[in-house]
Amino acid sequence: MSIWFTEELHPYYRKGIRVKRILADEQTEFQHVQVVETEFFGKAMILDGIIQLTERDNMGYHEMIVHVPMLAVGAPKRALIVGGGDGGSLQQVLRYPSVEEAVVCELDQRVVDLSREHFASFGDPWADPRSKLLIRDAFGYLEENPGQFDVIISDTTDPIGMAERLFSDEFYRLMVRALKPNGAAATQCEQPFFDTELIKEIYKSAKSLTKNPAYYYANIPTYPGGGIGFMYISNTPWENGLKTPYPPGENQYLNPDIHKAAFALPEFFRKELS
Ligand code: SPD
Repeated sequence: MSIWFTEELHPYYRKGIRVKRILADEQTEFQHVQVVETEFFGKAMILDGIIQLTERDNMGYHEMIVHVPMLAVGAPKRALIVGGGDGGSLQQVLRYPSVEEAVVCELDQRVVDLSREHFASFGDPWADPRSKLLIRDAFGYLEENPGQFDVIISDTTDPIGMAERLFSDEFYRLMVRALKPNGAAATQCEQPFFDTELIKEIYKSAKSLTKNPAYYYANIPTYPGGGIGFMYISNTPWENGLKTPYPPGENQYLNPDIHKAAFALPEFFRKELS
């Protein structure tokens, strides 16, 4: 017997995936965390009723949110991941031999524990001595660490409830302040069709803080609209990354053509941002 898990984004849009069984289902101090085994996408992690990742299609999200800023910087030494308790972004960051320290600032220890238990494909990046897990709110940490990071990745849930602040002007200001002058950040930045106004606001904020922000996109079938965008925020142009060799290990999503194409925007949305 299997069941349909449906995610309702708006009163006018919902999507579903077929679930074989529920592997974990708990209310933590912060959110409702579920891990399920699906019919097609492997295991999936769901937070407060919203799919965060599946084994089959998370690579597009994690490779794109991590490698675009990492490659642009060149040989990043210190990276910060805001959120990212599942370890998928951390796994990608640690592929760079230049990385000396990768800090993950995650609020919910249970997300880390359940991911370690159920998502072996992330290869337990927490065991790498360069990883440093901080269970705390990112705002305070960013405030305490100006000019410290080559790369910051904001690998968050959607801007609902406690995560709403991670999509605010104040957050982007603190994030850019925590970067080294030529450092680069990438943030989870939602869906051009459904979140146009929010993305416009974020782009405006990124433009007021850095010289070369840009929006890019990846196809992730289990996210609403079949994909998600990212805001690249930096004084360093993202195109620098096209000249940098990939780190050791295999990509499953990113290649040089995808890297360039990801920044091409549909006309309606390009107009909105210009
Ligand atoms: N609409 C779902 C967006 C989920 C973004 N967070 C993904 C976390 C994966 N590390």
